[in-house]
Amino acid sequence: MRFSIPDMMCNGCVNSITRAVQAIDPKAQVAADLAAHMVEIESGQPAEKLAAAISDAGFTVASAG
Ligand SMILES: [Cu+2]
Repeated sequence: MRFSIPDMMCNGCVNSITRAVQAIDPKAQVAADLAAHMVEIESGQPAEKLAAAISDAGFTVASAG
């Protein structure tokens, strides 16, 4: 699943997002492309649940799926 997160600006953001995702799926694989403000997540959890966790961590999810 790919998520567009425009306010993901640095590795600190990536770490926060990774922690938020792994809080709901400890086995999730998170790969961030900082320049593109995109995150690729491998997880069995539904995209909307992952997007909710990311926005609860304080980030804007511009698109998910
Ligand atoms: Cu940051």
